[in-house]
Amino acid sequence: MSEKISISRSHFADCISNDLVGSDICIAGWIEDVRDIGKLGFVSMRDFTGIMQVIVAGDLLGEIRMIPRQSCVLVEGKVQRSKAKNVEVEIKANKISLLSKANHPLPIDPTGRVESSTDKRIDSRALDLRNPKVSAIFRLRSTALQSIRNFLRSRRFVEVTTPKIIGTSTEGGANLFRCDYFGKNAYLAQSPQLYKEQLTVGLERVFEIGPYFRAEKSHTVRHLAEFTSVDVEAAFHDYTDVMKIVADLVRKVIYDLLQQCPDDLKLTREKIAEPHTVASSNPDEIGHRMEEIFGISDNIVADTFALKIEQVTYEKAINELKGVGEPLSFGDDLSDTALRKLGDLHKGFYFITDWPMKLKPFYIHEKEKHPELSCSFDLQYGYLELVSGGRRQHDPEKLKNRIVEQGLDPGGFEDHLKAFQWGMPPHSGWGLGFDRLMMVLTNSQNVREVVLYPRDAERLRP
Ligand code: AMO
Repeated sequence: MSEKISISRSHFADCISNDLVGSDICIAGWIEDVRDIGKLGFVSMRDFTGIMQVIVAGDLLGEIRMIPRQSCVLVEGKVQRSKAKNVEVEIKANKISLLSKANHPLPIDPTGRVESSTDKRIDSRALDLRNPKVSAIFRLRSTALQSIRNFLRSRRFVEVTTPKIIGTSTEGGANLFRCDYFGKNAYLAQSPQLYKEQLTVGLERVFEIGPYFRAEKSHTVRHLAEFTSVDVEAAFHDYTDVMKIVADLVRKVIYDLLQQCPDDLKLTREKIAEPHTVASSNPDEIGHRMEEIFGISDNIVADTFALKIEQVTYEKAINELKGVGEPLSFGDDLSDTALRKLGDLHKGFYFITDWPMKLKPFYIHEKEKHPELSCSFDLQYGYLELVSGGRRQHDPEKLKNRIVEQGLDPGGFEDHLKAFQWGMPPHSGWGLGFDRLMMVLTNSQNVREVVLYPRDAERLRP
């Protein structure tokens, strides 16, 4: 009968320190590198917390030579002080168990020594995540989600879950995915817009973090067919109130990432296709890093600083763009080129407010004194639109008229309009493109870098 191989470890890489010198431990992970100097082998072994140096000698050296790199192994051994300059302690192996062999040639090199295109890396995403610079992005993503949830709950928002298979378009437009729903037409939700507004009737402040679907034909670095959005809706709030909420939320997320994952943030500033270097952390540098990384020059006092975000009205933006040669007039939407020019004029985060009503969806409220303008805003980071939001029309008659004006069928909005007869409070909200926020936070130029398995017009797998 063959010997039963243990699959559980005693220590993670980031728990192995001087205190353990002389102890017998068991580690698990993947072989990244083997430096063979004849009588000794220096093995770099990685787990999800970091890298370990394993020393192999005698018969084990023959065994390790037979194991292909990136194979999954379990090593038992004794912790000892290391003579190497950049390694404090190492593990002198006395048993190596091969748990799962990596078949070569591998489709990509997860160490980053050999560069691969984003597309190729996504084709082998599970393996790509062994590159610490890639996995850092997804650890940061997880922390950012947690931070957003904590922040919104601290402001008494209730997390909700609304349907993703729906009967009517929420945002209008042609970019709806249609599907067959037991013989009827159904659509994949473009946003939770109608539900989140209805829910203010009973819950007042709601938020949802979920996947939304848009049949985006344009192939850009910021559009996906499936994206994650953070949606907020709050009763008795004007659009300026929810702008403040989003500014506070972005500030909180940046602060939490700098405090909780400074090393991962630092890794995202390095090129993915470069051998991994160990990042150093010093939490006292948080203020300095805010400035360095995000171009934010606020003075940070513990966790209480306010992130002041510049506000530019749509009208001012149009005038600025005319000044730099963009042939625009009032009422025109801002093209990609225009947004890139505007991003050159306003670095970092800024709001564009008070858009013309004609550019906004039916549910947006007009400004009382200037009904051609809307109570609306976008939050930008340079050229990139991160958030769009506004005050909503809560008068059922006016809302119905807007639906008709925009060429939509009010019959399709019956359920929605019904809720407006039950004491609908004035309310405002926004939708934040979470993937785009992650692009900014991780210094990624393509949204596909921050989404594990992106979906676009060309990609439906893996
Ligand atoms: P909007 O359509 O502007 O507004 O979407 C909100 C935010 O979602 C992100 N986003 C996308 N991200 C990646 N790929 C896409 N195809 C994509 N489409 C949108 C953007 C955008 O700013 N219901 C309103 C929000 C509201 O008013 O509450 C809405 O959906 O970052």
